[in-house]
Amino acid sequence: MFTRRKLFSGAGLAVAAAAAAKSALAALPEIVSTDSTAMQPPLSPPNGRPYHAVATLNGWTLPWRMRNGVKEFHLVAEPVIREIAPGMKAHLWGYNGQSPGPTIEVVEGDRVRIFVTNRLSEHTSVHWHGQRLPNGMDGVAGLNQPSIKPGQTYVYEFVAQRAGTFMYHPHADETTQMAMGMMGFWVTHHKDPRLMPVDRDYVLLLNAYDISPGSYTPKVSTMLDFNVWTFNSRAFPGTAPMVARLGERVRIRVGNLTMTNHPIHLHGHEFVVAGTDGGWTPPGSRWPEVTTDIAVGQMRAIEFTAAAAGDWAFHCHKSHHTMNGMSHNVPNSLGAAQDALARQIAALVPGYMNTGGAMSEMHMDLPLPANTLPMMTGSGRYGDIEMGGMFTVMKIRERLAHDDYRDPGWYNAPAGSVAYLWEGEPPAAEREPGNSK
Ligand SMILES: [Cu+2]
Repeated sequence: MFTRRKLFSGAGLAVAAAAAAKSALAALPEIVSTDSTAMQPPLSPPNGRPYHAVATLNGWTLPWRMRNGVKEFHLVAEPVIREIAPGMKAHLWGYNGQSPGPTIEVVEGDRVRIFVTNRLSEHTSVHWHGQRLPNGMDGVAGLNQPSIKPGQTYVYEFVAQRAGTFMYHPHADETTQMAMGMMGFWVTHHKDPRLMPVDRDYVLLLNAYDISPGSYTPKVSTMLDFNVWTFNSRAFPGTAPMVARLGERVRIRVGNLTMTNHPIHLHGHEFVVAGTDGGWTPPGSRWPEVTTDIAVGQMRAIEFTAAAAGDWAFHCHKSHHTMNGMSHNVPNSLGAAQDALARQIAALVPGYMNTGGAMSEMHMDLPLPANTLPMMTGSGRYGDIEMGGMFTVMKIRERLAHDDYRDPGWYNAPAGSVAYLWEGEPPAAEREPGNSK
């Protein structure tokens, strides 16, 4: 649901255009805002040069108004409430109603003007990460401009010179403001839409929070020990699936604004890193991968052909990043009868959660603190998925309209193509002579 001077909804652009027209006499572009965590369909450009729009995972693209050939956007830095996944909401700072803020999409060569209004309780600024721009537009408070004080609106204006994948985030009290969720995606499309075409173009930010079980607001002085690992401030099973039709060319652009690296892994397919922070990679420089590490502050655009129908996991390969809020420093208790022990400890330590084995049994019957996600959760066609955090599913289907981004449900695997239970006698193990074990 889009809130405040609300725009969008099902009818989307028509409403947005009408509201923008109404405000055309005002100095500032209309503020478009949402409190939705649903993935909005790609926003086809209503004016300017054509391009194939991106889909922001659990997010949306910011509409603009065209004024004398300049694309004008209005970002509002403000406190927001983000549902991390059903059962947990976080009190964050973001832009235009959500964290991350809306994706900004422009075309190479566009002149862009961005109004930034500060509704926070402290100063801020916006840095346009990776862009070629005049030094005074780079957004480092104190270095390139005065900080934007609460209540003030600043204007940034530059030409989007290079096609590629970018991010935006504050460069003022940065540790606090990024720990609170202030960040967004930026895509500059090629002037020639025939260059590097894809059928689906997904974007997501890697972000992380330190939110104690039972609380709502992130700690802002945490350096490394975060416990909520997210794609666009959503943790599995709150993450939207990415969908594609069999044979489509798919691009996934990932930016990392956490404080550690993330080896991002796709199942069942090889991809190439077609874009980095600095732009598109020359085709001759690409090699096939199934995992690519994305360092702090980096952006990567991976591309592949959706070659096999199915529900393919897409996740960070650090296994503690596919978990939700967790306890640490717990000894290995595999093989121990944990239920009774865990109950006794939980009676003494409110919020105690065991990270040992048998998680699916543990999380079923231990009460969780309020506003806390189970550590390993989600269920699929065949049972518990036991994942959280930076995890979602790439859903590839034989029949799907090219503009359909809705969740198609779980994959119906053809009969005889699923791992199955062996019900006969287990085959005898063959041993080397003399090896009795
Ligand atoms: Cu990770």
